[in-house]
Amino acid sequence: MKKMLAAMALTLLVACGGGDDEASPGSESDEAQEPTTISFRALDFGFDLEQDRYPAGPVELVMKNEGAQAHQAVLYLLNDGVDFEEFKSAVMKDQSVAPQLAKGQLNGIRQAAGPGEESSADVFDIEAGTYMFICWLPDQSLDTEKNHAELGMIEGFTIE
Ligand SMILES: [Cu+2]
Repeated sequence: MKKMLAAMALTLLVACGGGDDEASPGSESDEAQEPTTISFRALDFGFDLEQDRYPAGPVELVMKNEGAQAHQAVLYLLNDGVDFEEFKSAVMKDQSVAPQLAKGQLNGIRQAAGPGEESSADVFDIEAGTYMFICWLPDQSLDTEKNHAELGMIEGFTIE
C-alpha cells in the first residue's frame, strides 16, 4: 500500500512537473513534508512493525493494541555503537542498563493503551539512528513478577 501511494505521488509529481519552474522537482524542503506514519501492533508480549526502516523527517507513531493487556511504547534512540540485539539482551537481563545504552524519553507512546485500543503520538521530527520501542508495564497475570520488557516487549527499527 505504501509503495503504491509512493508510486502515485511520483506519477503526480512527474505529471505536474512540466511547468516552467525548473526548481520544482526535488525541492521538497521548501514545503511541509508529509509525516511518515510508523504504525505497529502491540501484542502479549512484543511489537510488530510493518517495516524495520523508515526515512528521517516528520513521523507519526500509531500503536494498535491487539494484546489482552495494556501496553505502551517508550521510544529510545540507541547510543552510537550499540546494536539492537546487544541492547535487547542486556535490557532483558537488567533493565537498569537502558539509560546507559540509549537516550530515553523521546516522543514515544507512554500513555498505556488498553486491549483493542489505538494510541498515537504527536507528529515530531526524527533523525537517523537505531531506535527501540519498549513496554515497561508490569505483567498483569498472577504467575510472573516481570514487566513486559523482560518478557520480550522490545523492538527495534532504523531511521535512515
Ligand atoms: Cu506491554
